[in-house]
Amino acid sequence: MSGPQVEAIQLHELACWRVRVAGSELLITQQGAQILSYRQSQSQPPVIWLSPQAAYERGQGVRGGVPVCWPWFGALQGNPQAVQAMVTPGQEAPFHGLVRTLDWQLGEIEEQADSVLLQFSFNSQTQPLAIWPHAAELTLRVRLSAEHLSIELITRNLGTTTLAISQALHTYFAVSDIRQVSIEGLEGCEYVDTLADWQIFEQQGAVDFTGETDRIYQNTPAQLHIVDAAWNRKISLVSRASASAIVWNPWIEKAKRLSQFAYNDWQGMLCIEHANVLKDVQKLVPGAEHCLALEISSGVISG
Ligand code: TA6
Repeated sequence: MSGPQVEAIQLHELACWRVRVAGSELLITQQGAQILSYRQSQSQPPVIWLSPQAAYERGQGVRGGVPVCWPWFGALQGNPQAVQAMVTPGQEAPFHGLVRTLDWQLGEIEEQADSVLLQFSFNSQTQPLAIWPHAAELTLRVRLSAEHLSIELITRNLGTTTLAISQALHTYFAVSDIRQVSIEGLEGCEYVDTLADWQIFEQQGAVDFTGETDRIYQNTPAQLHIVDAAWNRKISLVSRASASAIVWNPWIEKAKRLSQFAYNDWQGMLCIEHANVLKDVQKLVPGAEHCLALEISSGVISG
């Protein structure tokens, strides 16, 4: 089998790279340093879901993949006051922060015998953000190997004051049928149900899906699994420096209101978004660095 391959391609308006290592394949775009799709083997369905109606246009996020939400997650007003205070008052604050529709800079492409590392960075000193006037460098390191996809989102405070950020790797996973999959590992975790007036509940047993789901889990463990019996697949998610995760499926009605999303796409996708939100917001003193890391791998359900 040939060694790793990296190919620069253009998808409509977006500069992208297609990376192959053994049987695995990754697609990533410079805009937002957004992973668009990931497949661990040509004989398996994709691990990371990309909308069949994806639009590759400048200034617009692509539906699917791993959008980077930074320097806040979700609606700004839904964040702790310390995060809100970083923003210039009176300006329009986009949902999920500022960087998913901006061009990041491709730093290095490091090819090794059994893996490829791509590094993208966004620097608010060279690309100023009027609404967020602080000095920080954001780096996304993506390593593809035959068995794993590793993602590191690193924030470095380049300024002279403390930064308060919330963030997420907003990962869309491909599943056979959301009604037949479950998430293991969140048992006993508290979660905020954003569809029930942000009331707090405790997760009983594995997470399964019977309707629209939009929950912010807190004090989450380092390892979660998506169990997909129909595809005889268990996706392992191992994270570092993240103690919160959002679990989202739009289900039938919200699916109708989503861009780049067919009416039945809700059946084949599941978002588990490893994050630093709410009580897990990160404060970085000048010069400090924080790395939110996630390793994704897929295997058969044993036994
Ligand atoms: O992370 C879950 C969520 O906040 C949902 O409520 C939904 O809005 C989703 O993000 C997608 O947001 P987007 O702006 O990418 O359409």
